[in-house]
Amino acid sequence: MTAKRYTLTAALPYTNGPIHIGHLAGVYVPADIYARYLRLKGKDVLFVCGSDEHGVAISMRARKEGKTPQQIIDHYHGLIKTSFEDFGISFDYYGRTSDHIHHQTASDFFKKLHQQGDFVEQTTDQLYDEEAQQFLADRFVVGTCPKCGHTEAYGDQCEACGSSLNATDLIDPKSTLSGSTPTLKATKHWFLPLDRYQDFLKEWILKGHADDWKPNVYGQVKSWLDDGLKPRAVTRDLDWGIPVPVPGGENKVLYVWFDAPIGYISATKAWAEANGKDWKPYWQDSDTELVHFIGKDNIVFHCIIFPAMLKAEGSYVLPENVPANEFLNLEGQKLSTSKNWAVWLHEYLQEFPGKQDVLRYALTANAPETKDNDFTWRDFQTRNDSELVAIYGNFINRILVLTHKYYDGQVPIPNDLTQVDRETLQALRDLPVEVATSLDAYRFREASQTMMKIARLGNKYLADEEPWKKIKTDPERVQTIIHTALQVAAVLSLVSIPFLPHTAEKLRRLLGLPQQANWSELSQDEWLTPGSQLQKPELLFERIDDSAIETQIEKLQNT
Ligand code: B3M
Ligand code: ZN
Repeated sequence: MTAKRYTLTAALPYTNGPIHIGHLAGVYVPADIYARYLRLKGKDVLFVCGSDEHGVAISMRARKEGKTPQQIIDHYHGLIKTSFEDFGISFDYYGRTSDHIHHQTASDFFKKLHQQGDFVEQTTDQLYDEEAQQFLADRFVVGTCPKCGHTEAYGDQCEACGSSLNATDLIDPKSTLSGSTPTLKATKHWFLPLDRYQDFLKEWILKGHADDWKPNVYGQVKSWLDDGLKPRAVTRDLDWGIPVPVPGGENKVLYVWFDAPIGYISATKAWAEANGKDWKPYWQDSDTELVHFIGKDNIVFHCIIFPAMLKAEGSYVLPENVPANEFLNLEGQKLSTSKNWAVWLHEYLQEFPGKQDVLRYALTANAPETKDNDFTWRDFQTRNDSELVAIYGNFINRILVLTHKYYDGQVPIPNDLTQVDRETLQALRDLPVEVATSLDAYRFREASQTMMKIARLGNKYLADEEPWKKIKTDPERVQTIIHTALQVAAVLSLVSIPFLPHTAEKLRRLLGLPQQANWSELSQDEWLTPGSQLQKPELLFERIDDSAIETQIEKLQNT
């Protein structure tokens, strides 16, 4: 927490389909929690993302739908950008890799490495589909993974074990275009000799980040380095992508995983241009902490390939951390875009209007941070009804109603504190420190449960102190109880900002607190001073009917 500025990146979603809850749980909710938390601490934060618009997946979607790749990316870029905005993912800039600024940035990056001699140019035999008259790379070919035996591995990656592959590594490859068995055909490509970076990566990661990178990330990187890194082709024989900007690159494009991570840099440049800022400090200053938020299938690209590219280019910082999450399953099955086995964000926003924070909370409380985890609609309903409504919402509603009932909505003056009051106020000091410790270590699930402990603290305090039974016999005591409970509500409203931004905004308005807040305020002695006026009570959460949940489960069963 000592850096001068933070550059936070979230994996660029492919514009070949909408965002689903797996993306949110794996990448975007944790990234947004972290960005909002750092901003609350007054840090200089740049949080960037954008659409990943090249790659075979988009060409395949276009073929499938009888559209052009441009039509596909325009449709999904718009849908994704809008749904992130409506959900409250607070990017400072959301770009797209089809933008000119990205083509320019990625081309210049490639040309610099080419001029420096960082590539190995090689003519090798690559898989070729005689029927489709098309070289087969990436998702144009599937086969058995040579490392783990997964039978649906792609030409560049096995999603089962995360391995980064060359298509010719696949066992029993099949073209996804024609189903035929590919032949081999000579073609020239530019290779990034990852083997040259083996020692640097071992030193930087295995020694330098043994203690602060998550075990699931560190373990994957270690297994690749132990296996020994091989050169990776960073160009492709495709017609959709960024043209290879050097002689001999005709009809070839940059490999999507070469260009996409550079999308973080081009999004930063676009943000800087739009805001009259200098982009360089966010990528080229050692006082900057770079953190990549990704899913586990992107670890090799963000911990091995992109850092090797940045190291070769020479003027960039390297990621301080890459807190990748594991996968989220849905009702016990793997999320699948092709099988439509997913909860799509844009549909959730339509079917559960105003409940963005409920999904944020359910996905954070159950996040696949260290192992794959399962989302069920029943758990979603329980998180909402038993925690957000019954504890968080109930506490806030009670304290607002009581303050209006006894004091016309004005914060009362407290009298002498009892032992219970002092313990409650001490907990109010300790719990936010625990939240910060968890967030600093990217343990968002744990942090969200400690935030909920603050709501439980307030709820229990009111239930135990029962001011409604004392108002006639001991009004001085009730003043203290209400004042103390309101301090809990005030702290909860600040600590909730990263996790439940929409709820925090409403709660702070109801408490008459400013929307602009700073984490350092948590060390104050008092947050709601006597005499300050509260707004009329409004419900923060409402129960979700069984019928709404059954509708969702039926919808899935009918896919
Ligand atoms: N487009 C997401 C994926 O692998 C990929 C991330 C790029 S981050 C530079 O699903
Ligand atoms: Zn595998």
